[in-house]
Amino acid sequence: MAFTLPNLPYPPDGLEPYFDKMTMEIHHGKHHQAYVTNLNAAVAGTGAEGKSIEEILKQVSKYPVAVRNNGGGHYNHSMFWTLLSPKPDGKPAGKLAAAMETDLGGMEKFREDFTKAALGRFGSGWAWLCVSQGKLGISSTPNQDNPLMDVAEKKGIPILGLDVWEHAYYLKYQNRRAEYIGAFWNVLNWREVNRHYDDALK
Ligand code: MN3
Repeated sequence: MAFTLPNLPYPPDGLEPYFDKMTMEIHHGKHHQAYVTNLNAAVAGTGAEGKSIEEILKQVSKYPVAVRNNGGGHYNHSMFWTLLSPKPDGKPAGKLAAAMETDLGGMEKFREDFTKAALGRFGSGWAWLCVSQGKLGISSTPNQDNPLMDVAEKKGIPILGLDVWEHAYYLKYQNRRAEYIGAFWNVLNWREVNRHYDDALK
């Protein structure tokens, strides 16, 4: 079955004033759509048709580089949209809150280290919070790579990702990536991160 573009779970202006409407429309409707279209073309004839995106990414080194780039693009953005909300839960709860203390030194330290990872990624890429061997860790990847991929430097199950490609922020923030990262905390829905964390531990 072909991969399809998921709907945004809120209107494109739902994240204003943090993420602007035009960026969301172009980012979702043009960029993500292009990853989906190109992924469907790239998997044709590779034996990956019919596999889930997770299955493909875990063995992505077996496939042409277009599968890595567009499959990563599809997975990363599909996750990213659902992590954002016009009415976000402002902080982690339960087991995740406890693990953030033990594994990452608490919320403030996490935000500091995650921001460093997001700012320090040269060029285009993503910053991640993931679960690796039962523990939380922060990393970043270039391009559309992610920690699920067998080619990732730091492997794990992503539970939170931040897109730091310029297409994610340039219209509103231009070169000010730090401001965009600051705005992200206002629309990040920790309820969804919690859900990914629980799934990752299963
Ligand atoms: Mn993007």
